[in-house]
Amino acid sequence: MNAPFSYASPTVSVEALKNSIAYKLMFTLGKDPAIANRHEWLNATLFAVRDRMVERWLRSSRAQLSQEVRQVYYLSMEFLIGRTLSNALLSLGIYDEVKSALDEMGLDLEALIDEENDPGLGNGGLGRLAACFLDSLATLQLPGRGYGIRYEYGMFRQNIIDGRQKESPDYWLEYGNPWEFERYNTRYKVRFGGRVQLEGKKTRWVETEEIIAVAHDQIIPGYDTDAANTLRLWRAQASSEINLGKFNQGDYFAAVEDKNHSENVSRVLYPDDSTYSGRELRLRQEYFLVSATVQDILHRHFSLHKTYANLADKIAIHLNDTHPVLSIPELIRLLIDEHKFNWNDAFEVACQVFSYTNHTLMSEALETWPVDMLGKILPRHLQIIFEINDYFLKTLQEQYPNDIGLLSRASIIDESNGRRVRMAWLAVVVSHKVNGVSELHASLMVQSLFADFARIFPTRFCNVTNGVTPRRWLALANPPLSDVLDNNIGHTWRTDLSQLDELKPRLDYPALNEAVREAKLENKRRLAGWLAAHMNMVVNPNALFDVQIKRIHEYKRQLMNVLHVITRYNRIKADPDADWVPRVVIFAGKAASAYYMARHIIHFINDVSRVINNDPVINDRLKVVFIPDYSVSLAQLIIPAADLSEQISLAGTEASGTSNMKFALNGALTIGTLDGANVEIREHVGKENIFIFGNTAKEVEQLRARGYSPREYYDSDEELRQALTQAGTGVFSPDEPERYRDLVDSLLNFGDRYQVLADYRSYVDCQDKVDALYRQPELWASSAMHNIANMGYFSSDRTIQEYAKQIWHIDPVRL
Ligand code: 26W
Repeated sequence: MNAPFSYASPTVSVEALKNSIAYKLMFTLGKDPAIANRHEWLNATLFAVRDRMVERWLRSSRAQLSQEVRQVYYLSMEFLIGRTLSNALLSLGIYDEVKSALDEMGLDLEALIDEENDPGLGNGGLGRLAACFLDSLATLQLPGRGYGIRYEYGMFRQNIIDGRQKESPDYWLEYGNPWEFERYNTRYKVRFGGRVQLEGKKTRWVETEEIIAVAHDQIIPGYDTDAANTLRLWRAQASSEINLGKFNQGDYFAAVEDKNHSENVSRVLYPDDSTYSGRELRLRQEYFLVSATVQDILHRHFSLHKTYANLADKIAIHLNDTHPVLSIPELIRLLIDEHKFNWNDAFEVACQVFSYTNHTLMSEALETWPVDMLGKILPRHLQIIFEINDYFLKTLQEQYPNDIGLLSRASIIDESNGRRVRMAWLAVVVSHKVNGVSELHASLMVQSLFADFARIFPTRFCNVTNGVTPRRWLALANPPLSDVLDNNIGHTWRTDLSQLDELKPRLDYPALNEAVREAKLENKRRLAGWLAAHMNMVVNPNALFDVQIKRIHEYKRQLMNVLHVITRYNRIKADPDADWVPRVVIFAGKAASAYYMARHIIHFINDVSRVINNDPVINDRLKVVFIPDYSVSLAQLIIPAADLSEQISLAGTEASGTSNMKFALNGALTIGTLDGANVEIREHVGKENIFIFGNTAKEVEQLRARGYSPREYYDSDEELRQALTQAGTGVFSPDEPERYRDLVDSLLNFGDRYQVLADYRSYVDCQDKVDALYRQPELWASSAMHNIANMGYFSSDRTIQEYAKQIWHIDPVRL
């Protein structure tokens, strides 16, 4: 593979690198080079590379502090940062040098890069977005920090056994984590439980249980700049006092159990996205993150400014969805109970400091905590939430005296539902800005979920369309295409993706067309090689690679994709000798462990795949692959090899999507609904360069209002009927013919909540258009090039600049 382009003339020699890698191996890892294994060499290399970033990191921090600039703190329960080594080499511009150094020591850089663990500290889109944002903040020299939890176990590993998903724990720290700096001195007490006691005018929270949060810092290097930021992750440690009593009584086991109980708080990531579970441990995790973080922010602020009076001028705190919303009552609590603020001032500061991004409109994903549970674990915070609510409802009543119903709809406490705290409501009431993540999502947000609030706070709501970092998702993931771009428009697109525009005058150059096709083929060969080596699966690199990789969820409609696959299978069986466009249909994604339907869909995909791949009539014309254990690093391998990007969620359900952007940027054509950011992708690439099908969000609503009846589609569409009948009668599960009866039932007899049957026909017809274009490779490539050339807008650099200007009001640091 080609090395990613280096922007800087390297300041390090190969000789010096060899020395420091060998030095790290011996003196940091204590290992003899003669017997070191690959992991140890990897870690030695990571340490040597990290050393070269530390200096700029410290200089950057010093500049931020000395310029007393306003800072943004990005709070997120998830960061999916991906592997670090290759990204660090790219941002330092020393890829080739490290490669040669390792070469001369008899080691292969690519192999070491592949050896690195991919930390899965996130579920999906929301966590990966946070990581792209950190990359852009650093690259744009913006003063910002990420705060999260250092889970000991990340997202579970997915194995496919007999077609079914099996989970196993992901102990990502198995070989240590050379990237982190543990800050033994940066530790805060985080308290739970107890009760609230009034002492005169002062409120005290007493008799609490205590855990220590210990900071672990990672360098986030900017690209082509000396700027570097910090991602600070908290680990829970039992406080030493906690166990003493039991220990003295001789109950050694109980003492250790307590310790485990405390440290469980940072043990494991909740592997659930899009459904809210309401478990107590999750609440404790959320509070653990925000309490340590807000204390740290205040501590940092005070040591710099020696006052809290200018807090609202100097800090912005951003809430990545509602998961860190408890930082609102936490900040108010600390200002009032510890720093002598009165209620109004504390509330006012909070209103100026916080902003919140909503990432989903789906009701089952909205966090609400039972008042009882919150009161038990965080009694003082519950009190503050009630005070916020009282104050808010009072002003509301004055403003809208005649609107009955408004008060109970807008109340932060949902009284209708066993008394629960609506975390999104709390976020909206206190934040000065609330944004959606695509135009469509932001407009649906103010029409549906937050309709009342949009009337109450008309200037509060806005949109900031998501983006992705071109460093990881083009420069690192796709060296062949990066080369083509470098040869045509120079190499500065890495920090200014709008320069892809400059491809436009060249879109009909046959040589460029050919080069883009070559690059795609090279990526497809690489993936085919991987599939052969890791899954014993042989695929033809000239086939159309049709890819849907994302969390498995009914709303994302992997099932509709499979129904198309079955239909295609039936057509080929009926006429094997026709001129078929060969296809490889690729799936990957994890199902939340408690989500029965999602797991069942994985099983179904694998069953369908087994039947089709083993049918001698089919051969190369159709292959179905489910790649297990989807991750950021697999995405970097798969996306550049895709011809067709499946973005087929029911319109109105996917807030934005971000892989849709990565695929288009890497020259795949999209087949998709008018959902999330697909709408804006269509506007940018032009409607002749994207395959749009299915009902619009409006039509979906109308159909629902009219009374959607999936049966009608079943009755009137023979191919659909055939596919569903096959699924329901065991054609793909001969060992258990009834296996998918319930799946079919969910569509036919239980309402088909995501209107799969309503969009099936236009989807299948649209797939025929895909085939037709693929038969004309030059035209296909030309369309792919129109996609690439128009993707500049979807850089997370643009996204972050919008946040910086409109929401956070921060400026770049001078270095
Ligand atoms: C409380 C459980 C839970 C956990 C995570 C509920 C909801 C979530 C997230 C909101 C799920 C998520 O990742 N949302 C995705 O965010 C991306 C970044 O904005 C969007 O591109 C995706 O469309 C959206 O599904």
